[in-house]
Amino acid sequence: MNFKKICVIGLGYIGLPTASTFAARGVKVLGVDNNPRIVETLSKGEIHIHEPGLRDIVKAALASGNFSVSTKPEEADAFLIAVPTPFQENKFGEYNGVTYKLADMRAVISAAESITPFLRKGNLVVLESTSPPRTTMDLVAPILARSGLQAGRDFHLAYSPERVLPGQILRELIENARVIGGVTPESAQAGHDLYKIFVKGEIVKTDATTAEMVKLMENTYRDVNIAIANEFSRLADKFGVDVWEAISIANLHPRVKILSPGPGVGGHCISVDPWFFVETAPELTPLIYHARKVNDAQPHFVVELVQRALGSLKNKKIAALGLAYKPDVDDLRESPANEVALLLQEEGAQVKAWEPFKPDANLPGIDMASSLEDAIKDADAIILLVKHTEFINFKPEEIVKKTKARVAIDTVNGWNDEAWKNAGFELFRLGVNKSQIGNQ
Ligand code: SAJ
Repeated sequence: MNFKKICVIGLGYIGLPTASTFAARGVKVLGVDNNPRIVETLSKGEIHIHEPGLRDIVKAALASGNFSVSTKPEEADAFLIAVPTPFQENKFGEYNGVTYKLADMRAVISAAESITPFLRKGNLVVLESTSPPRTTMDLVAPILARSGLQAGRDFHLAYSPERVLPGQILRELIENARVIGGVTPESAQAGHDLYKIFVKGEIVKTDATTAEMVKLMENTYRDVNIAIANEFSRLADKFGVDVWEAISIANLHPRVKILSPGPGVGGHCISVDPWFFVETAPELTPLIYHARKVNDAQPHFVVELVQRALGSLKNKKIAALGLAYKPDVDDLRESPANEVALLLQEEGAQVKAWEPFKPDANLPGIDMASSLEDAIKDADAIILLVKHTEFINFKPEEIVKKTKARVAIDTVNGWNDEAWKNAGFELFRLGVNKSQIGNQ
């Protein structure tokens, strides 16, 4: 198939990089977002999200005339849907006493509805949003059928998940392998032809439901593996073992690769996607469900560690370093660090948070510091919640001059015991219970 013009619905973390990458390859791209503020920001050449290199490629795409933005779709050769699929806020599912979260598919529904009037014979529609299994067949195809055209017969329909890592989106978009699941083999081939325009990684063709399941399997696999690492951190704490040492030794085994424990699992993917399996098959997913529960409970384990370090938290001043959901990104969605800060406050602590990637973040109930110095100056303890490179590079002998705190708490294995001890701090580390160590 030949693609002269494509329409990308949803200009967020995935839609915007995808749209501008296509435009950079000479395809005419109309980027569509139903939020007029986003469209206005982009038309001024500004961008509303932080991702290395994105500003430049968007600017170049707009300047080339290949990329334009609007709140409404137009006729095109292909339509890509890259809209969010978060949880429903107030509705939960229940199975055998187990409560689970439900996907909010409203954005996918309205994106498909917005395309329907512009759909023509021979077009290709691709859903990229992470979705519960069978969404392409059972939700999207029937909506598009309201055009009078049938998926697989009159137009091509496929599911192709994004698999890029925030912070490296532009590179991974091009280099990663891509899966295209068509509602027919011809639809998969049409999707292949489209992404071939910029994808250098392998493009694998399959059916739509397999592609949906592959996406959820990848993130669920990671979630379950992080859950076992987090559970190991609790066991190590109980048995007086340094979990980080134990993991590094276990990982010398050629078939073992234990991930890192931490304050929990955040972001809009790994902490969300496993629920799409639970929602659609609660009777088949006890492991996936419990892994989610383990990871969601990890912030409570961090609070216990802080209590061990400080005793009662009432009126204790705590400097929380990092609020992002993972290192070196500005994304605060579903962040376990945020959860830890709120839980510490529930215990009576006064938390001041410093997030260098988003210093002016406005999070309910969180007191943001204006600088590192402001956060740590009067603190009783400093807690490291995100492994940002600049935090890891701290020189404790410099930090000690800027703070009253003599207690440091490391939830991500970012700081060196000796260095912090030599500078005059007592260092507490997640997964290491000093009172138990040597007590074996
Ligand atoms: N985390 C740990 N321990 C680890 C690794 C991660 O606690 O050993 C935590 C992180 O701190 C973070 C969370 O898990 O809070 C998720 O971080 P991540 O780097 O594992 O993943 P994401 O959410 O940024 O991106 C994932 C990726 N999926 C996989 O690696 C299977 C990415 O390739 C997907 O494109 C993305 O989800 C997505 O959009 O679905």
